[in-house]
Order: sequence, then structure tokens, then C-alpha cells
Amino acid sequence: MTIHYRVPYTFYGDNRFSYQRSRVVILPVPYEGSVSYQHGTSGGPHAILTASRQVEWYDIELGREVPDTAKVHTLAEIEPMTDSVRDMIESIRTVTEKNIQKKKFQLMLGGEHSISLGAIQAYQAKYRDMSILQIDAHSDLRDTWENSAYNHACVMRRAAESVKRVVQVGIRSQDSTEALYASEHKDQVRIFYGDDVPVQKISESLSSHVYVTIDVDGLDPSIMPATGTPEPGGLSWKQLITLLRFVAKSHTIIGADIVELSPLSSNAAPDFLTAKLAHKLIAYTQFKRLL
Ligand SMILES: [Mn+2]
Repeated sequence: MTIHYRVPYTFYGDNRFSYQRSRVVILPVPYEGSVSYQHGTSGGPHAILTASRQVEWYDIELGREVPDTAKVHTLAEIEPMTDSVRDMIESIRTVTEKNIQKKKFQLMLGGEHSISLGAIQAYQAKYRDMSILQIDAHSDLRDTWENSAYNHACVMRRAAESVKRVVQVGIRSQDSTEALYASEHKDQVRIFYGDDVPVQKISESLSSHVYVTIDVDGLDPSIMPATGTPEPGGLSWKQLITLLRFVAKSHTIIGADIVELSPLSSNAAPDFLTAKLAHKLIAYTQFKRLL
């Protein structure tokens, strides 16, 4: 009889590449400590990895088998520390620093948006001129939220205080303090509202080294209902993919994260979309010469 082995529980269901041999590392972080509205982002990494096992390795757009060249290695999940978001951010920073030092392209899968700060701090220590491309429905520029300066609603304020520039795309929701901060710090924060995605202009706003953070709620809720605050009027799949391809070609994307997927038991399409988005980011960054 034929024995059927289960596909490995890794990105692409592929475990051919050890950490040593890998070029791309997937870092799952099922952390959910400061979410305001609906819960469920701690299930994000598991759902993305599960869906990724169904993503076709061959990429039609690039005409290549992506995992063969990208050499993807999936790391162990970082255990969530729910009592301290600062400790969580610190752990992510430490892991990211190691991956940067080993010259890996890190793609972190969340979890809630506050985790991005740990990776951003690590990249910023290495790339002083770094800018951030943030896809999101929310500016996340609050100074504090729910008595914390490290809440997911403050993550880009903390980032904007240290990196060269944050470029936000897909924004449909802000409070007055965020709008004021953005208007008073036009050099640090550039905002593109709603589904206005002028790729050339966005690209020109970025410095040469770019960290990409994608909150899935930047996408329209018609294709991304699986998130805590599904704001209407977001990006289409094509708009997002076109932008990422353009930026990957014209700039150097040094690392990335995809956060805030909150899986729905009744609908697997958003999980698959997110896995495919991760695949596209891997393809665009690892096959730059084909773009
Ligand atoms: Mn958001």
C-alpha cells in the first residue's frame, strides 16, 4: 500500500531548505494583546500557513517556480507574551536582528499590528535611511491608546518618530490627533487616502531602502472581510499587487510583514488571499531582475 504523508506545516508546505541554506525566512507571530474591536488575529499565522500549502509554486506572472530560488524556511512561532507588549516587541527585534545579520529576507506573519515595531526597530538600526510603506485602513498615529504607547493604534507614531519617512496607503480612518500629527509632520508622514493608489507618486515618496508593512484591512472588505475593523473603500487586489511590484522594482524592499488577519471559520478565501499576497511579496523581492 501507499503511505500518504501529510504536507509539512510550513510556508508552501515545503521544508527542503534549512535556516542555513535559506534566503527567505517566514516568522509567524500569533500575538494578540491590544486589539480594540474584534478578536482573532492570534489565529492569523496558522491560517496563512495552512492556506499557503495550497498556493501554486509556479508563478504565472514571473514564469518561475518561486520556492526553488527563494529558498523559503519557516521559523518556529514566537510565543506570545500577553502581559507585556514591550517584551514582545523586544523579542521580535532580537529575532529580526539575527535574521538581518544572517542576510535573510524576513517576512513576518501576524498577529496584531503592534508586532511590526520590533522588526522596524531592527531594520532601522541597520538601514539609517529606511522608509516604511504601510498599507492600512488606519494611520495608527495615536500617541497613546488604552494607556499604552505600544498599542497597535500607536505603532506608526512610534515608527514615524524614528525612521526617515512613513508612507501610508489605503487610509480611511483617523482621529483628530492623528490628522493633526500628520499635518504637522508632513516630511515624516505621507498619506494616500482611500483607494487612491498613484504608484509613481507613492514610489517617489520612499527612500531607497523600504520596509513594507501590510495590515490586511488596507484591502477592501469585499475581498478582505477577515479583519477586526473592515473599513469600506479599500484597495483592490490588483491595486496592491501593482504597487508592490512597482516598489520592488524601483527600490530595495529589505523586509516585510503582513498583519491583522482574523480568520473566519465560514470563509477561507481571505486566508488564501493573504497566503498568495505573501507569495507575491516573496516573488517580487527574490526575482527583482525579472520585474
Ligand atoms: Mn488597520
